[in-house]
Amino acid sequence: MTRSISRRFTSLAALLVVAACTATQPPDLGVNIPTTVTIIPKPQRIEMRGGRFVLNATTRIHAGGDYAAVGLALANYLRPPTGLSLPLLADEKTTDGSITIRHNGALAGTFGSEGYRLSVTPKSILIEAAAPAGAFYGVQSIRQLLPAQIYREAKVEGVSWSAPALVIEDSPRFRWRGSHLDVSRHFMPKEFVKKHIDLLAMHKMNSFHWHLTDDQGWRIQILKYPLLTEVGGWRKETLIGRMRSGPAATYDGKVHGGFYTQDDIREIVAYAKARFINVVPEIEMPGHAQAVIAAYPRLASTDSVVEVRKVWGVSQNLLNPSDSTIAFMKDVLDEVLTLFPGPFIHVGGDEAVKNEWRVHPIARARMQKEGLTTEAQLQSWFIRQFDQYLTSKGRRLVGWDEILEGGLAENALVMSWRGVAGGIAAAREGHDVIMAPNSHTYFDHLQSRDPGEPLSIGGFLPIDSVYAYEPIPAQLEPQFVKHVLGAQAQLWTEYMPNAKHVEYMAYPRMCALAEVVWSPKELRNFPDFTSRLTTHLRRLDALDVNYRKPR
Ligand code: TNX
Repeated sequence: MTRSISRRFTSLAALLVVAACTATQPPDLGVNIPTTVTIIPKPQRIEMRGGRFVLNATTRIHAGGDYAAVGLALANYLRPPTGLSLPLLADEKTTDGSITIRHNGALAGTFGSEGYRLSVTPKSILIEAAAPAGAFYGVQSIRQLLPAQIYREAKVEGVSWSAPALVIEDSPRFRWRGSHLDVSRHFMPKEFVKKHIDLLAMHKMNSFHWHLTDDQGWRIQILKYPLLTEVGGWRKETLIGRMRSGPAATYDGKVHGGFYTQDDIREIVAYAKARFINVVPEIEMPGHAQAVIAAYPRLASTDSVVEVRKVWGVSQNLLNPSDSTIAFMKDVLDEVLTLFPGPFIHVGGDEAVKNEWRVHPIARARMQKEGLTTEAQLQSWFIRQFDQYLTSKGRRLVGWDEILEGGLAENALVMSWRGVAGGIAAAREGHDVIMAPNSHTYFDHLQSRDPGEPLSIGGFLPIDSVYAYEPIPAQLEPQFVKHVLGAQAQLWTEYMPNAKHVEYMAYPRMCALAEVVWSPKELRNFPDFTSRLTTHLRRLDALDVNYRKPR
């Protein structure tokens, strides 16, 4: 569906967008007025018209029914910087000075539920969409048509709040447009998680993959098993500097940890929902589980004493595949399901080194009982228990591409991180996939070769490589392309000790990825993107985002 739209609009759009990006305004309109359309991600089609719509104290917002919340979001976005408390009327009227948000079911066929048509004239603004999500993205576009100070949180003096007259028709290329955030390696405060979500919404992204558990910390309160956070939520100290273990490692001597209470989680999930973002929780198993094992040693596949991990890298500790461990993790998932209403639950599955399973009696007994001959099959059996469980609850299991090894669970969705091979294999088996390759979407990798870059895990991923990323692998046969739901950024935080550091690694690369997953492939053009990015960075300045400055 999206493809046919892009075909239809391509030539016209190419023409109009070039026009849009070079259109200048008469010089007498003042210094604060943007002279070009600099929306990121780039809309599918922009048609410039003459004149500007000016926001002032007589402006009214009209939005009723299912769209009232989007109207309210717009009013709330505009109020602080403009100082205007625009009245919200629960109707669909278009009058002089109105901003109207209106349902238009006829757009569903062309634009889907996330597309919108935005018409700005000197007299009024109209957003039409087939569903509230689309209208919300229309609102995001309006914000980017206004001066960058519209992103400020208090009244900005001396700005004329106006937007150029135009028509935008827009809808996303992919339905999964996301970012992951690892809060295990370094705990991130709730307020930052909300800011991360706000920034995703601004970039028309709709999926937040919350990596809540790992070897270095368990971050989600589970009422039935309080030690998960009381013990598993805290590590004694953290490795200093580059990854080393053993006697060469030095530690900071500071306890690190934290967790989200169930109230915190509900708050964040609701916050995301109001911004049309689905939250995908990740509960890692059977590997990356050292924190769980530290809290509940009976879940281990070793008799050694295990503490919450203080170094990075891959832990040898695996959950054991006993009935009681599986029941324990199902109990955990039961609470997870009550907190996260979305369709997808991520159970990790990555980097489960099988050494312990090769020798541990519980693993050996399970293999014998189930007639399994390899540890990879045991991992597959383990994941299947949860695939069946989540399916029975009406949800879908997501796992990293290692879940392909030993046989893919029936309903699983695969996140392809070790390049794209896993994604291709899963799509060919008829499974939906999310592209998250470490070649193009790992924002923990270095952004430049500048020796002044902060310590990182390594790798090299400059913004132009992110921008050049194509989520549909060239070798994937056309009949399987529909299984590629989209792509997402990975923010692993081993070397990101705090929120400001996460922002530094995430932006502006996230802006590039947003365009990869939203905009028609044909419209992607890096020089054009970087010229829009110059204005976009003023927006991020207003939002106090610690992005990496181009240099
Ligand atoms: C691999 S990607 C991991 C993470 C690390 C990351 C660092 C994946 C599924 N596992 O545990 O944090 O590399 O880049």
